[in-house]
Amino acid sequence: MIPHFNIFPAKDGFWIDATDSVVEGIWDHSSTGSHILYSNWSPGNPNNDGNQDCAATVRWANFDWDDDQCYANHSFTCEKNAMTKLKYGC
Ligand SMILES: [Ca+2]
Ligand SMILES: [Ca+2]
Repeated sequence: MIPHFNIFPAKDGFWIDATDSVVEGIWDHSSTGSHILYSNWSPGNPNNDGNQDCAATVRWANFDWDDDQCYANHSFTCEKNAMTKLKYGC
């Protein structure tokens, strides 16, 4: 599978498939519940400021990661099989 960024304008970032909503500070994939094996947190993050349990790659940190409130407004990413023709949307 090859992740790719969608082409829709990102307000300030893209949600990624990571959450620590089950155990604070333990980051898992939202889709599978498995632990994340890679991270690219921006300096000072994750900081759980105001109960931030979802992760986004954010423009202000040169697209390094920031934890944010799960209801924040970010664009999304799609993951597709490498052999699947890419289309707009997921
Ligand atoms: Ca958190
Ligand atoms: Ca944060």
